[in-house]
Amino acid sequence: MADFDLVIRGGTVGTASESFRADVGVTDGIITALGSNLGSGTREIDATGRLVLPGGIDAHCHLDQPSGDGSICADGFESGSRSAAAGGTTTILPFALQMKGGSLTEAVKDYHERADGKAVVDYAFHLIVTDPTAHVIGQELPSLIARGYTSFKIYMTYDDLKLNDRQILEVLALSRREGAMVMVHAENSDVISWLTDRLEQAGLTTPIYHAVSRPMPVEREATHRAISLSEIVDVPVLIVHVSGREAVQQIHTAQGRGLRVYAETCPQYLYLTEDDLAKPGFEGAKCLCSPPPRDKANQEVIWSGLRNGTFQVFSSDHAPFRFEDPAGKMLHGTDASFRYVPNGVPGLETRLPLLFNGISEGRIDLPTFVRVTATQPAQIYGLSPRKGSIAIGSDADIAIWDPERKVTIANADLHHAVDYTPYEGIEVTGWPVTTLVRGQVVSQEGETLQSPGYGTFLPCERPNPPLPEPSLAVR
Ligand code: DUC
Ligand code: ZN
Ligand code: ZN
Repeated sequence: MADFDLVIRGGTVGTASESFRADVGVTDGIITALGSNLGSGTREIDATGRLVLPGGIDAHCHLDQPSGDGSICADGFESGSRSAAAGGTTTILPFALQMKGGSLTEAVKDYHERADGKAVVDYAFHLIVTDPTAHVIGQELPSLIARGYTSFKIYMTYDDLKLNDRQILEVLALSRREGAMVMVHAENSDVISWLTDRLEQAGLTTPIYHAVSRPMPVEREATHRAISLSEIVDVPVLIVHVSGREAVQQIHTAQGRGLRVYAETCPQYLYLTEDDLAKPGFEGAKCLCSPPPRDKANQEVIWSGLRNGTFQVFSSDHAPFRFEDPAGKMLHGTDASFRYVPNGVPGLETRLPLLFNGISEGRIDLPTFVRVTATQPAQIYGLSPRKGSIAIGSDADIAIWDPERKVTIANADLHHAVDYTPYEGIEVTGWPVTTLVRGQVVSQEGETLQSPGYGTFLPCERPNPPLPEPSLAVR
């Protein structure tokens, strides 16, 4: 009788703080031993020359998310999770969206129906709160948080999603009382709409003008305001998809003042620039996302923020709209104003290789990679210690990497249902060859080996201690 169900033998294990040669022993889907010359496994994987890393947690992706404008997400839980697994990701956190005027509890029920029996990796849900009525704040959210939906995204822009400052304060105060985590999409809505109107009046409507309608002060101001509101309530906040220097400075300054401000960035802010939106014809729509990609100097600022710990989370913000599709980027045709082009780029499968390439190029080290792609997202969203680490007692969610493999990214090789990748033709060094979820191989050299439904729903813990209302005493 073997000592373990599985032994991954001879690899270099990478954690958030160090790397070391060790075998990994797995029993019942859990890591039960780490060490040299472990006993036998019923199955064995030879990881000689490979890196054995925690499977990635993609803490920001959009799958099968309903929208009000008629656009359709190309990926649901099946193709999305397959693509995630092929790219070394073992847990995904997409969003259950409350429609304005609708029930959040119903949104969660509907989203479970969309996910049930489909995923090949494990998943948790963030909520998107668009209508924080007294009932939502007083009843629905406390009950949902108790059931494991402990993080929610709020928007400062998009007419059908945005909250005003008072509503943001209500959500932040609820988050403090319940120990939840609020993620903020920080862009100034009125500035965007004013600039958009002026650009359209001047006939400037091609995709590049999306970037012109959202210059960096749009993000800087909203980031500053989101941080200020969270400071007033005295509650942690996380700024999602940070694109460049000005927002980074706001976050870095706040962190230096001791505020619990967390930040996320994404591959599009490391590899794309606004020149990509200026490509001829409608081609730029492939890279149209919000906030928009900036320039090379800003890419360097984002790399530096990953190195110095300003960012805790690296996510894809996978927003899967097909290009040649009247339900995708071409919703209103190729001559339509940028205003009507669905926002977002795909990235579930390419997220980790693009960041890993930063190790190969000497921009970041391996512990930083592990921290921002797995360990810290798990901690911040209440999935630790079960997820995000190679440690005894954690789920055996593991990506085995060939650190030397050179791959030229090509959409034809990816597993999502989108008809393009904005990273076509980029060569990266380092690729995940085997992805395991709870000790079972889900993806091997791009082949999916588990059936839809293998992935299970993960209720999240409260990431923060619940606290009483902030003091009203004279300061
Ligand atoms: N921006 C978002 O806020 N969400 C989806 C994609 C995008 O570009
Ligand atoms: Zn957003
Ligand atoms: Zn998003």
